[in-house]
Parts: sequence; structure tokens; C-alpha cells
Amino acid sequence: IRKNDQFDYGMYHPLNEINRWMNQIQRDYPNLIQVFNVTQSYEGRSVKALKISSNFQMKKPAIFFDAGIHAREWISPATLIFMTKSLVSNYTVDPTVTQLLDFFDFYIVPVFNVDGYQYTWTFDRLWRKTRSVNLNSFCIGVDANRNWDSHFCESGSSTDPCSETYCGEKAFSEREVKGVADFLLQNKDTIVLYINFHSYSQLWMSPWAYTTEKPNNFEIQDRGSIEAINALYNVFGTEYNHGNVASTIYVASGAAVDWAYEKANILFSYTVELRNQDKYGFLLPPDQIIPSGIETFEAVKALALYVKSQ
Ligand code: ING
Ligand code: ZN
Repeated sequence: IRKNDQFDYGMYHPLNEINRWMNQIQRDYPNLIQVFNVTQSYEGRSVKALKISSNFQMKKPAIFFDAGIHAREWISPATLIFMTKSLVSNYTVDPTVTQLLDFFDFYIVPVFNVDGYQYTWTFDRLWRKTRSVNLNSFCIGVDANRNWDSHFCESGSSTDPCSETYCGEKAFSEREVKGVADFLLQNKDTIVLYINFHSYSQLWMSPWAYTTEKPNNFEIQDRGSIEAINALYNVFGTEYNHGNVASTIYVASGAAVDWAYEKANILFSYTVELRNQDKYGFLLPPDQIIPSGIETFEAVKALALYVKSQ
């Protein structure tokens, strides 16, 4: 049997190839994967997700991962794609994966900002925002990680449509953001762990982003980050830092990680900055995709086990 072997996990792929991969891996693992549309983008593309479950009849606690909320951060979709394959191909093979898949359902959105991602392949490799047209401005796009309805457009975000951190006309002005947020709310009673993947800087972070004050649950959340980065370090010695977003990187409001914790009641809400520290920035060479996938998968497994034990 051919098992999805035409997809090269060690390369970056344009959106049409990623969508084709989703359909292919669903066909290869029909008992473990269902592909569905979360929402439509501004330009009318589907924002697709995979549900990974060892039993689609059961309603289990769920884990939600998204990548590519910022278009240029190519290592995030690539890492999530690799981790998806690792999850399904290790079910009944690796006891930890088996245990996790029998306990949790996984929802995975490999490319959140589909219009922006496509644009980075065709016109501007360093595009970050969505591709929506702004009123009263020639500048395009909104920062999809400043557009959430949690301390919307307070500090660390801009009201200037030409800024890279433009928050948008109003919270959830962006269809992609609204669509993912609605999905999280619809599954509020099951989702226990949320991870929003970015690059770069090698950081594993928890709320808050909007203030340097720490939430009540900071200790229990940060312990999860420590579990994750220790497991990650043990693979190739890659060093990650951890902490609350605002103290670890900078203050930013209207972010996914804050909204998931505050409004969707997901206690274990994280945002991760993947490889590398600063040598390549967003232009991480493709030979780092598989190492990033392997180490991040170990981190995610350790974090999921920690969440399961809480
Ligand atoms: N960094 C993130 C950004 O949106 C971040 C950092 C994460 C801020 C989570 C707030 C919440 O600016 C990158 N590289 O995009
Ligand atoms: Zn980002």
C-alpha cells in the first residue's frame, strides 16, 4: 500500500499542495483522520482542519493546534504537518502516542491565514497579515494575531492600517479569525489545550500577552511550558525559553492565546515561537523542518501528558 509517500515532509509547500496532502493523508488513515472546512477566507479560500481521533463516535477531551496565522512564518505549517503525520503513523506503534490518541481528539489547522500564505508564495515572501482591503487606506491586511476580542487594540497593536500589527476595524473583522474563534467556542466544553504556532525565537509562552501581570493560573500553565521545552531540549539540545508572553517577548493585545484562555476558557493556552533564534529569521532553511518537527513533537507529547495528568 502506498502511504502518502509522494509528499516531501522536508520541504516547504504552497497552499494547493498542503490541501492535497490533507486529502491524501485522510485517504491513507481513514479511521484516524477527517478533513473539514473551518471557514472561508477573505479571498474565498477554505481554511481547512484535520480532526484526528481514534474513535469518531466518542467525545473526548480535545487539543487544538494552529499554524500560519502569520503568512511568512513557514516553519509553523511545516512543523504542524510533520507532527500530524507523526501522530497518525505512530498510533498503535508508539505507546505514548497511542495513549494520547485514545484519550484526546486533536484538531489541527496547518494554515490559518491561507490568503497571506498564498501571497508569500507568489508576491512577497515576508508578508505577515491577512489580505483584506482596508477602508480609507491603500494598505492591505490586518494582523490576525491582534484581531481577537480580548483587550482588542489596546497596547502593542496599531490602529494604522499600514502597520504590521494593525488590529483591524473591529475585533473579529477578519473572517479567518472569526471562523477559528467560532470553532473554538463551539467546542469550548471539550478543548483543554490550545497551541498557536509562530516563528521565530524559540519560546514557549502562556498568557497574558496584553499585560505583564500574570494570570491566576500562571504557575500551572508555565509548568506545562517547562515540561514541553525540557522534552524538546532532550532531542537535539535546542534551547527554548518560557514564560508569560508579555514578559518573554513583548506586550500585544487582541492575541489568540489570550482570547483562548479568557473567552474560550481553555486553561492550557500557549503560543510558541519555533526555530530559530535569529540566524535565518523567517527564512529558515528547509533542512531544519524535520528536526523542528521531531523536537516539537516531543514537546507537544510531554505537554499533552502533563495536561492529561492535571
Ligand atoms: N510573534 C508574535 C506576534 O504576534 C506574540 C508574538 C505571540 C504576541 C502571542 C502575542 C501573543 O507578534 C510573531 N513572530 O508573530
Ligand atoms: Zn507570528
